Amino acid sequence: MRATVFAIIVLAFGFQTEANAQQQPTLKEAYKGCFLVGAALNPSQFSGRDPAEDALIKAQFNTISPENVLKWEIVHPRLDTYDFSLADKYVEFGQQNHMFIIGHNLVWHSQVPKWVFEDEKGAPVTRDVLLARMRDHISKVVGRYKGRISGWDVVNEALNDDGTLRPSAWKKIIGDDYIEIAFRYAHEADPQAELYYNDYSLENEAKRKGALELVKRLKAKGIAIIGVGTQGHFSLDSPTTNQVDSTIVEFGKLGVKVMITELDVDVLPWPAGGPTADVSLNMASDPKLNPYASGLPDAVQQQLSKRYADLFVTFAKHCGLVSRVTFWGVTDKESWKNNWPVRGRTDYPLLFNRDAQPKPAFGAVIQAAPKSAS
Ligand code: 9MR
Repeated sequence: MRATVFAIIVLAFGFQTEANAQQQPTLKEAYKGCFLVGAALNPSQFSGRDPAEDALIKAQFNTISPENVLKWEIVHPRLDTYDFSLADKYVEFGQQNHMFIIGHNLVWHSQVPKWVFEDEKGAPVTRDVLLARMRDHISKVVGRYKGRISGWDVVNEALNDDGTLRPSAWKKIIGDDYIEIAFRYAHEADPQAELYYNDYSLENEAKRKGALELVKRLKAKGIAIIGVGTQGHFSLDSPTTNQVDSTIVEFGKLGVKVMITELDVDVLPWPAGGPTADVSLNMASDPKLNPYASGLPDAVQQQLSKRYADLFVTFAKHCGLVSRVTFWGVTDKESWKNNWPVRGRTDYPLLFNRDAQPKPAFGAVIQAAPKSAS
């Protein structure tokens, strides 16, 4: 008898929760009129292999980014070989679902094969050779998706933490003007596409100053940069929402759109230093650094919800100036954060859990939407 009553209560609450979930607006509905809401996708997601995730992506998001399939090493693995098989599927998925499709990325120091910078003897190529390779890559990749990919991260992560230019092979071989040249090539390949500069840690003063100066320089030269992507690889307490807010305001003053392009909130302890997204980091594993392997305690779940609510209130203060908020992944299961900066951890950085179900943070983000937005 007791068991039956318990089962009835569970069922009733179960239905209740499901009914509430169904009544709740989706992310894209909640922020309609304010900014687009998106996610970075992997091949399993845009191939529809997982029906639950497929339905979730189509329901929640109106813009998508490719987590890896448009990176140089994937689309252009060898000098004379382009492979668009995965990228084509990504773009088709976005078109079929009427989504704003992002291209990520054209010029970066990471995930670029070595051959790009070397001649057949392994010596560095000249500026002219590298410029020709860059132009060929950009015109083939951007040209292929002309009119279908609406916005491109043209240059990714060109700055050091102190705001100076990162000494990448691009800078060393071509010179500081490689950034403006990349934008010119992208504009030439698709004059209608929105072109962005994308980087992490722009909330930190020194790096932000460097990025603001870079954008000013590009605009002064008439370069068609229309937006800045602040990646948004955050932790529970860093950066502060004041820093996030002033970053949006400062870029807004330069007349560029601001996008949060790779949002996630790391709940795990940082081995050293504050949150960053420097892909070269790789730290030793240690059980102390993986405290929630068997589940996230309620208190941290609540902290995560509050953090997400505060962030979305901050983004929504700048509706329109912030034109897009994209999560770096869909569910906690496949987030890159499970393997970086320490391999094999269990992190909870996104709004959907490992079963593709909304977490409390999802409800908090919906609640944070301005009432006039939907
Ligand atoms: O999420 C991406 C991960 O799957 C790749 O292994 C990694 C390789 O460099 O790149 C990750 O995405 C990065 C993005 O392209 C640029 N900003 C930082 C992201 C996280 O490293």
